[in-house]
Formats: sequence, C-alpha cells, structure tokens
Amino acid sequence: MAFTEFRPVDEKLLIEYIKATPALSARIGEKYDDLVIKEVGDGNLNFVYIVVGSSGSFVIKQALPYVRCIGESWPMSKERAYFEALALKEHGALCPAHVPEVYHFDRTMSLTGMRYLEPPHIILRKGLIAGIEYPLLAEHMSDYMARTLFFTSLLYHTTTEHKRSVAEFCGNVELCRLTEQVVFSDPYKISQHNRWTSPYLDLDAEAVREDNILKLEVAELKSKFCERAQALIHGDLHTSSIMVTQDSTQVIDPEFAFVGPMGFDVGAYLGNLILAYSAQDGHADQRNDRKSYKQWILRTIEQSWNLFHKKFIALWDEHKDGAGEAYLPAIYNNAEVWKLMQEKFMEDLFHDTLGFGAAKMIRRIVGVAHVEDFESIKDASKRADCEREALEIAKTLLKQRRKFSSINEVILVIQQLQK
Ligand code: ADP
Ligand code: SR1
Ligand code: MG
Repeated sequence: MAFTEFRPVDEKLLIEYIKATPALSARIGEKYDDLVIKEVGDGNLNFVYIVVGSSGSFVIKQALPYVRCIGESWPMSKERAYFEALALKEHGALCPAHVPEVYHFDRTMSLTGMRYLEPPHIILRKGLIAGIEYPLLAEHMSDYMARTLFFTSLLYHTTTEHKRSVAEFCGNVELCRLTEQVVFSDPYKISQHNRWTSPYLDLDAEAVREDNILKLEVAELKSKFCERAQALIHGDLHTSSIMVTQDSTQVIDPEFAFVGPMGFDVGAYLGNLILAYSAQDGHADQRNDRKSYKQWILRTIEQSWNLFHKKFIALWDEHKDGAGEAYLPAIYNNAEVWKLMQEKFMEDLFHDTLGFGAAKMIRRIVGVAHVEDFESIKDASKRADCEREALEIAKTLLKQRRKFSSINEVILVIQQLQK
C-alpha cells in the first residue's frame, strides 16, 4: 500500500504502514504475527502508538490537524510533527543521553517513529504525584538544558548559522501562537477555554484578570517570548514532557520548538516542579504526609538551577574562542569583563526563568489544559487550596523576579508562602 497523501492511522493501518517502511519494519525484524500495537496518547495534542514485537519495538507519533484535547473545533497545523522531529534530531545530536532516537520521519503523514522508552520509564509528572524520588533528575536535566540551550545559541553559533535556524523554526508559527494565546493572553481575560476550580477559585481567577501590575509584567514576558531569538528551545518543557526511571531521564515532545528565550525552557521545568510541590498536600494521607518528599522537590529545584548555571558557564568558558559571535574575545578580552558579562547574562536568564516559570504555573490553574498534579486531587476544596498556594507563589515570582539573586531565595519564598 502506498502512503502518498496524509491519512490518520489506526492500529490496523499502522501495520500496513510499517510493512511499507523499511526503516520501521527492520526494527521489528519484519515479524508481524506477534506484533502488539496500542494507542497510549495521553498528551493534549497528538496520537501515540506503542509497537512491540518479539524482535524489537518503537513508538509512532502522528499529528492530526487539530488539538486532540479540545477536538476538531480547534484546528492546528500538522506541520508541528516536522518541527518536533527536527528538534528531536538537533537536540538528540547535542544530548543523546537524554533524547530518544528518531528512527523515521514522514512529513506527508506527519508521522514520526522513535525509540520506545520502555517501562519502567514513566512520565515524570506521574512519578511526582506518586511521591517517587529521582536522585539523578537534577543532574540529567541540567545537562540537557545546558547543552541544548548553549549549543543552539549565539554563544556557540555564528550569526549566519543562527539566522538559518531562526528562519527554519519560524515555520512553527501556529504552535508559537497557541502558546502566546494560552500562556500569555487567555488567563488575563475572559476566554471560552479558561477553567478553574469553581466556586472556590472564582475570586482568585478574577483577581488575576484585574491585577494591573501582573498584566504589565506578563506583557513584558510575552514580548520576550515573541521577539527574543536566543536558542532553539524545546518550547513545552513541563514534567509530562520528561520520562524517567531511577537512572534514565528522557525529554520527549518538542513540537513547540522554535528559536526563543532560554528562560522559557528552564522556567517551564522549574515552574512545573513548583506545581508538583504545591500539589503534595493534596496527595498526603495517613501513610505518608509527603513532608520529606516536598523537601526533595525543593532540593531538586535548587540543584537543577545551580547545576545548570555551573554547566552552562563551563561550556561557555570551554568554547570562548570558538565561532560564537555574541561576545567576541577581542572585545571581552580580560578576566574581569568576561566574568562581569557572564554574571549579567546569567542574572537576566535567571529572572526570565522565574517570570516564564510563573506564567506557566498560572495558565495551568486558571487557563486551558490543567495538570494531573492538581486534577488528581478528588476533593475540590483541598485541590483549590493547593492551587491557590501555587497561584500566590507564581504571582510573587512573576512580579518580583528581578529582586531574586539566587535560587535559595526563591526556595525561601516558596516555603514562606506555603499554607
Ligand atoms: P502530545 O504531543 O500529545 O503531548 P506526547 O509526546 O506527550 O504527546 O506523548 C503522549 C504520551 O505518549 C506520553 O505521555 C507517553 O506516555 C507516551 N509516549 C510518547 N513518546 C513516547 C516514547 N518515545 N516512549 C514511550 N512512551 C511515549
Ligand atoms: C490547548 S493548550 C494545550 C497545551 O498542551 C501542550 O502540552 C502545551 O502545553 C499546550 O499549551
Ligand atoms: Mg505532551
């Protein structure tokens, strides 16, 4: 069977597709009798099939021309699959230990074949809800963020290389516009898709829509998101885009990738860890009060930023005489100016991280597409208490981000604002 035009696959059609695609059929030794195919997509946008045979396995991900969690009433370019595959390949080349290998990509079918992250890999968010500690998470995520962000920025690229990448990923405009809407606009106005734990958070949602200072700060972040072409970012680096075991950390799902502000990735990751922290009281029971687990999350936030900072600077120092054109060695030519310039860069990145992280937290509480951390708390009043705490932390971080000079200060504020 030829696949010369787009067709949504199902389990049955997928077998025909695999038979017609050598890069996939070879992965399962061309054995079809014992093949098990299951659709497992629990994300918001796409369809994901796990394909397991006796001689191998892979995952197939297909984008349909709409947003899955809303339905066909919200059309969305299926070209997002192309940008996801491109980013998986580029980030995978820079950080192969933490990105699944792409085996096959078909632009006509908006379909990607990639490594199956087999059990015990689970989605990090689910691990955080279950109260599982991941001792290597901070080490691995700081590696991933430092390498993908540094090596795709002007600190490493010439401006010619950089503009080529900016131009290519500008094509992912529909996904960028989705983020502009659901992160930076909808939570601050009445919008048909907005939702919150009503009636408990009615006044809190209204307060977000009427907070002039918050609106001024969000405008600044939105402008940075739209205008700052700093590095090839993942674009949706929340805790459901990370799959983990005790010794493996894999970043999936970069379909929102574009050349944007680095702090949007670091902030998404840290902001979602703060959401997980605020949700813990809702998951506490008589067997486990979650107190020590909350401390582990805070330590992970602290270590993730501090390790990221250290590794990013180390990469920068190592490549300071390379092709990167942002800070020419002939100008930044003494140890003092080099240090001052790096400190300024990292301070700005830290403040961006806090601002974007906070904006990502707010949208998950009063906007569209909520997170399982809170949704799985059955008692609505208890859930609202947890969400309100996260909202207060986010508003404080967003409005006062420039006052913070270390991640420890952020941790202290989180602890002070907990109920
Ligand atoms: P969406 O783009 O819709 O958010 P995701 O890429 O997040 O889709 O994938 C949805 C789900 O499919 C994930 O939560 C995970 O359970 C599963 N999944 C995705 N990619 C893989 C993979 N490479 N290996 C194993 N499971 C995967
Ligand atoms: C309709 S909004 C869907 C959300 O899911 C994705 O994971 C992105 O975060 C997007 O904002
Ligand atoms: Mg996803």
